[in-house]
Amino acid sequence: MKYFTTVNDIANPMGLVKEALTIKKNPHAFPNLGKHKTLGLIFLNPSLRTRLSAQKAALNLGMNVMVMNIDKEGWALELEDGAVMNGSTVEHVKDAAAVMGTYCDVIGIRCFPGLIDKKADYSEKILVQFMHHCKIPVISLESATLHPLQSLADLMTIQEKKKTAKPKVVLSWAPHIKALPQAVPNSFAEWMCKADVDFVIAQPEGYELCEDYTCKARIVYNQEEALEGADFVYLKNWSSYKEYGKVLPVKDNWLMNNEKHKLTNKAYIMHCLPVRRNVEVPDELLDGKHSLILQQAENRLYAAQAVLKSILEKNYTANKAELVAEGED
Ligand code: SN0
Repeated sequence: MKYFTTVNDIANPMGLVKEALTIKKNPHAFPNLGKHKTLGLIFLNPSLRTRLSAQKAALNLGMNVMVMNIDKEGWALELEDGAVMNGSTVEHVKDAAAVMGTYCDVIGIRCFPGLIDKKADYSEKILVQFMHHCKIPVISLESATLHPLQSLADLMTIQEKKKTAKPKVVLSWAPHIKALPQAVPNSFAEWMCKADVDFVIAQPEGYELCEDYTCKARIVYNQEEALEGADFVYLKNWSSYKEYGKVLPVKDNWLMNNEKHKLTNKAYIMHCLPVRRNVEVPDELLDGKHSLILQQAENRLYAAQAVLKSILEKNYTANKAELVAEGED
């Protein structure tokens, strides 16, 4: 694995889930695997869990870490090829990425969508340019369209908590005050398609996700119908894909609550965080006994560690003998 940007970069997604769960039992089993290797974390948008879990994961593997909030601390980046840079942009992404590629051994990058130009966002303009120009392995820390580290942690959490071989998992649209990316739901759908689950997406009309990701999902437009017998309910807002980036008017009340929870099979409640409490999900569910939000967040660490471990093993095997020997000291 050179890249971790979509579930399709992984030969065996359930194998990676298993590996992450094994790491969770003994996170310090490979303290030298990443010795003398540097992880560069580049943020064009805010982050709490991703930033800290990726740093901690790298440290657990003996890596060095550099973090750059490039949107605030770097030069204004130019993304257009052939641009005459006589305006506000100062440095071309091809130069910035190439330079960082010489300082780092693995790069992680967070780049949200603009939610204005669907084609630009869905072509992953920034991520793809970084991958092309930095020449080293790249991990998505949430791109314009996907958030694979989150989905890996979510699948780990479902794996840990499920009580039946094939649980019913409902991804339900939730209200919000602003337009949010489709990355988390796209990604969750993509990973659910690789898992042995009965997967349902509940959403208001107009909120259909890009079909590239929702292949195996049953789409339901009535939230209460979808909740019937659910084992896991993943609540998340996203903006419209069809009417790109818009917040469309919704007539029914899509805010989940304890009353609606009674329709489920004592479902666990999931959310990737950050959550707008009592707008997207009420306190009674987030703080209730079925909430998995902290477990999901904790699993982000082991998800990141499994991905980094796999990238180090696959791409830096020349040093492997030396690293293993040092680990045995
Ligand atoms: C991001 C999203 O993709 O929905 C990150 C989730 C991991 N969330 C937000 O941007 C929330 C912003 C807000 O104002 O609530």
